[in-house]
Amino acid sequence: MAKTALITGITGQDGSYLAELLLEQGYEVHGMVRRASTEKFDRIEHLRDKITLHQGDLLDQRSLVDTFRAAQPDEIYNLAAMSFVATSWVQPTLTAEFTGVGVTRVLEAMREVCPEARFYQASSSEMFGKVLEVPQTEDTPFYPRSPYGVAKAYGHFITVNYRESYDLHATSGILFNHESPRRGLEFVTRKITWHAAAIKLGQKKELRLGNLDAKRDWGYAKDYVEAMWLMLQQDKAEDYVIATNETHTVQECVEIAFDQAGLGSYEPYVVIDPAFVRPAEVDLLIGDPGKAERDLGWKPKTTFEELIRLMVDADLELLKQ
Ligand code: NDP
Ligand code: GDR
Repeated sequence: MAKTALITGITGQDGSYLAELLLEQGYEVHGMVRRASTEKFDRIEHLRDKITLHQGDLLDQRSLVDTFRAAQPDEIYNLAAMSFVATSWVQPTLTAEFTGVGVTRVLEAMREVCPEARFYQASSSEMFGKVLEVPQTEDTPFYPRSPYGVAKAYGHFITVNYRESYDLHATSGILFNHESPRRGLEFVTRKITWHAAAIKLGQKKELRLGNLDAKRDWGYAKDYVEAMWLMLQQDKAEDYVIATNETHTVQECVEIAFDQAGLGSYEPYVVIDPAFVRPAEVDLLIGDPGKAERDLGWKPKTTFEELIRLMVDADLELLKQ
């Protein structure tokens, strides 16, 4: 019989790729969406007749329980969160509610309705924050550097705690940055690829950025949702780092994007703007996905350079329309 999956955050970058993957695997796919004055489901528009959507919000326990009752999931992927690090300084309490305590609400709904289901929590390399060890593994201590990172650390530990307290099949995937043409425009890679394309097409004149020296371990979102699914296919729930084991600076990203757009040097176009510099920065992330490779047989398939080039091509296509 087909398995049923429920995705919170199905309208986001990862939610849309994961829904595609699960549909390909023959799953019945349900998603939780929150109400807005205008419906914006661009990333899942092409899937609308294949999935079932339920209205709910991480802040509202009743809506979570009702969503779980209606979906009766075998697998729950908790991807919903306030996911933009910079905004977490502007809305720290809301970030804690959505990204932190929201995880407890989802776990409580699962305990009440479907304790036998398998649960995936979207944890983040932002929990590592300050560099204590390189490369970062499942055993590296956390020292988050933003209200977002702190909230994710709560979400991670409550997942571990519910696994240990109630014997739930609850897994935390510690995913490093992953990008795609569906990435939100405020995140640095997509901001860069979109602006490179817009400048090439004469639609923009400059690109304003903050810290060009920050180093991230960037992978392709399509590769990373496979790892989420693989984690829930294991008999025993454990936590896994998902990363490429390579790090690159924001500046390298700019250089590749401007080259792909056929603009040559980025220097005439890039303006350093203090408005995009964060109150506290995560200087260097590089993850060791060795455990995922050993236990899940997972490896990234797309290199950083391929990723940035494919994002520029997608933005050129988009902006030409
Ligand atoms: P997005 O920002 O693209 O998507 C976030 C999703 O969460 C959207 O569907 C959004 O809905 C939903 N959401 C936000 N707040 C609520 C709420 N209160 N109730 C219900 N739904 C809500 O994020 P990504 O797809 O990039 O990331 C998915 C998850 O993985 C997030 O938890 C993120 O923090 C985490 N993560 C992401 C990484 C990355 O590099 N992409 C790396 C590590 C972790 P709406 O469309 O209505 O805004
Ligand atoms: P991050 O991603 O904070 O790592 O969180 P983001 O793309 O926002 O920033 C990456 C790095 O780029 C630097 N930077 C800028 N960032 C943005 N957004 N805009 C700029 O203009 C700019 N200039 C320089 C930042 O300072 C930072 O060092 C992402 C999110 O998806 C989280 O949800 C997820 O958990 C982590 O990745 C892993």
